[in-house]
Amino acid sequence: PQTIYLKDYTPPAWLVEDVHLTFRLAAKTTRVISRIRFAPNPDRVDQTFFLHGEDLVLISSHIDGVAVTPTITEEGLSCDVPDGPFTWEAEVEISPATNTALEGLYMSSGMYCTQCEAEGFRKITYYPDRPDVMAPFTVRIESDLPVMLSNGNPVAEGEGWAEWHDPWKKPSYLFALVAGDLVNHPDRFTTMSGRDVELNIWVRPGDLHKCAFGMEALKKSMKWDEDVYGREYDLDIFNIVAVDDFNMGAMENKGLNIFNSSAVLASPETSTDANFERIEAIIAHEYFHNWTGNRITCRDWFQLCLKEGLTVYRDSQFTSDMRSAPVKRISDVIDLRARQFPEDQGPLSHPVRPERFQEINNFYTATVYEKGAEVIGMLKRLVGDEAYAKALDLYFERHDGDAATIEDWLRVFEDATGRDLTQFKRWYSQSGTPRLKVTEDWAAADDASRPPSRDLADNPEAPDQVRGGGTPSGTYTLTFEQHTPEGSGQTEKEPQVLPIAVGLLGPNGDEVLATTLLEMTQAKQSFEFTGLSARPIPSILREFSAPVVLERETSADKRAFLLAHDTDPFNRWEAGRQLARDGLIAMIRNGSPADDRWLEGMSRVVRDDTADPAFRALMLSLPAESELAQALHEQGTTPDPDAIWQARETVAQQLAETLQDALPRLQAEMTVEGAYSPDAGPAGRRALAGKLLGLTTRLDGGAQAARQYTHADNMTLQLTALACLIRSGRGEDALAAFYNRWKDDRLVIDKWFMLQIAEADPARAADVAKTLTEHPDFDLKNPNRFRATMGALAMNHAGFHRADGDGYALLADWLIRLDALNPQTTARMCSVFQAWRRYDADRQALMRQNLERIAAKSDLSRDTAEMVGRILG
Ligand code: HT7
Ligand code: ZN
Repeated sequence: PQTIYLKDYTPPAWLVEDVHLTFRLAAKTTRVISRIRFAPNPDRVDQTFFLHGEDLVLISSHIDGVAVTPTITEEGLSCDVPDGPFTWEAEVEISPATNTALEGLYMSSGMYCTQCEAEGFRKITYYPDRPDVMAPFTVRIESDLPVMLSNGNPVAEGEGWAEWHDPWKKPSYLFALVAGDLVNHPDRFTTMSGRDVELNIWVRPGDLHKCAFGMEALKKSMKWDEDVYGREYDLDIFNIVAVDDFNMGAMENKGLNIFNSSAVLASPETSTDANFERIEAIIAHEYFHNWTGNRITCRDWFQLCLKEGLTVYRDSQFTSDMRSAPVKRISDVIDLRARQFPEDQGPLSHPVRPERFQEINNFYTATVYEKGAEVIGMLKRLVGDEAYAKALDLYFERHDGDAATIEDWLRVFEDATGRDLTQFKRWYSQSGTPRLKVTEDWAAADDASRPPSRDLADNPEAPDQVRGGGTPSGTYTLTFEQHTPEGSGQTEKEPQVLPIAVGLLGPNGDEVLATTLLEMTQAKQSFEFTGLSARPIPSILREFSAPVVLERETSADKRAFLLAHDTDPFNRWEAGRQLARDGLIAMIRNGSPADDRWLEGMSRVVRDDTADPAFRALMLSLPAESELAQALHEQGTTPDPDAIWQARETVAQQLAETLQDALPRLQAEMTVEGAYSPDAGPAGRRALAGKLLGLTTRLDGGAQAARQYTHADNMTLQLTALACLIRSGRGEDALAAFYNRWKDDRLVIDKWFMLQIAEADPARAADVAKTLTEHPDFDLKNPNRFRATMGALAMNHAGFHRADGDGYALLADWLIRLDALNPQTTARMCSVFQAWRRYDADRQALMRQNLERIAAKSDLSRDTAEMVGRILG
């Protein structure tokens, strides 16, 4: 397969003035008639006329009304064309009903729908399918279906047809069409300039009762983008459609967002608090793309982080504003460490702006999205809130209607702030997670051993002074060293700009220095804090101000101190997390007992009724098994999945016993009375109650969980109870009852598949998964069901890594089958093997064998071939 390089970018030879498409829909024989006006690009470097096209049957083609016979390959067509502007017309035939890849035009539950990002439009018709070719589209749909939608505004309709016009020029990846027997949940929104916008969520008839929450989330997002970024919606109508078969969460097509039904449909009876929060965030994300992605798009796919990093950053700001900012930050960091760090530290590592790819679908990664958002968070921290707002205004003003680059983005910040961002740009070009080592030094006022004060002006090695103080005073110095391990073909990594937020606490727990931003630019750099009367305890990397691994030799006592006193909620949580992690690692390595300081700390935190219950719930969560495996590997110990599982079980049991007396009272306090609300307050109480129920189940064998399961009147309570019952070995009856109750609801049955595998005893997880693949409701063609089954197996760390290799083999068998149908989902799922080199020789050999088995499959897709190739290295 061909590798495409960022350095080879050339502008398109031909630009599109406008596009007219007619769709004559038929399941296996849809006709697409295109009329496209082309004009030469004044910036072109060659004159080649090439249109992408895949799996198309060309019926006819004309240039300026004269029939032509183009040269056709597997990738597209080329043709002799006039020197100046001309009109291209073509008719092609495609088969939506047999399109199981879910890219291009396909069918889902009897509905026609499209997915064009990144390169799906070329499966619909011949076109320059690249994001720097932007044009207004007019679309006519002909079918006997009652609802026919496309981008932009509706312009006309009649019996069996509808016409849409999108006045905003857009790249083909934002094209969308939907047709089906759908019903809508309607609403309206008045924009800040007083324009009236029609809003709709379109669903299958049985799902209408699940739309209200999504609609409220949409209106909140529209308002928030006006209030915070000054961005107004720009069409007369905004449509969202829920689709059952979808490769990802949702897609931001202009004026016609298409959603995986799991990312938009919600009701208290069928959705958990976590589902509601995710839906709110995804709706916001897709809506925010209207400006960051659609009005300003990417010049090429290497610039994907330009829209995705920024939009993730914006949606996390939105969630922080709607809910709890510290809880959101902690959850985001948990997610970053679980998904992005392993990617950046393994064979799939790549820069936030990759420099090469074979299949762009493989680069919709945690690095592009989540690390891309972290980079924007750092930029904002460095320039300050006001300058960030100024830079964003300039970005929208300067680049509206453009297909832009990371260079454009950074130039806007340079122009708005006068800062030189040359070094900062390394965050986009260097792969890998920087490791930040910190050491401390304390010199009391009368400390004669202290070297004489260094002259800051003359000595570049001299420490930066953070705070001058009165005399006599002690001086505290933090010395940081940064190093990014080699990876993804990059050997020499240069120092990056690191914003390090630091606070200092006095020995009595009072804060003696409020959060202060240190700006590290060198490989090694010291910062001096003066005017201190006693040696402080530092709180470093507050709010997780840079996506690095902080390496700090410190005592469990100091961690316990920060857990008790830190004023920064993130670092308070971090101190507890590190204590738990260190304790678990000591237990795994040398059988040490659980750390009393952690148990005491948890005892205090859980009873602290001044703290947000959602925060307390996060505090009580133990590090994931995969996080522990990674930590052990970093410390030179080969992780044993069974020992990790056992240690977590032991510690959780001890925590339950420690909190035993307090559990009933705390649980009673967390009970939420009255009608269900998915808001952060009640959801946080249920989250803490859920953790407490998990602990109680360890003591009562599931008696309370069984009662909760019977009386639950919402899915959060029901599912928490069911998980506890499965874990305690008493889940069988409840699982059967759950299936009978929910068998007609696909999204709930996904939970049923997922839970019994994810919560299974590791010795049985692969067998449970195998049995479920034989269940009549297992559907290989539905990505949600496939992920619920195989994704859950991978989530069950010790189960997936069972020593006999059955977990690996089962997953590989199904990936081989799925690849023929849906390469995109197959390739994404291959990443569960990415950390294979971490484990012992036997497990490594088994994983390698299975990866090689996938690689050897005949006609393996380009997507999967690239992923397996990169993982094997
Ligand atoms: N921009 C979208 C990314 C995407 C996608 C979505 C659904 C199916 C396939 C897809 N390929 C790429 C989603 C987003 O980031 O908002
Ligand atoms: Zn996005």
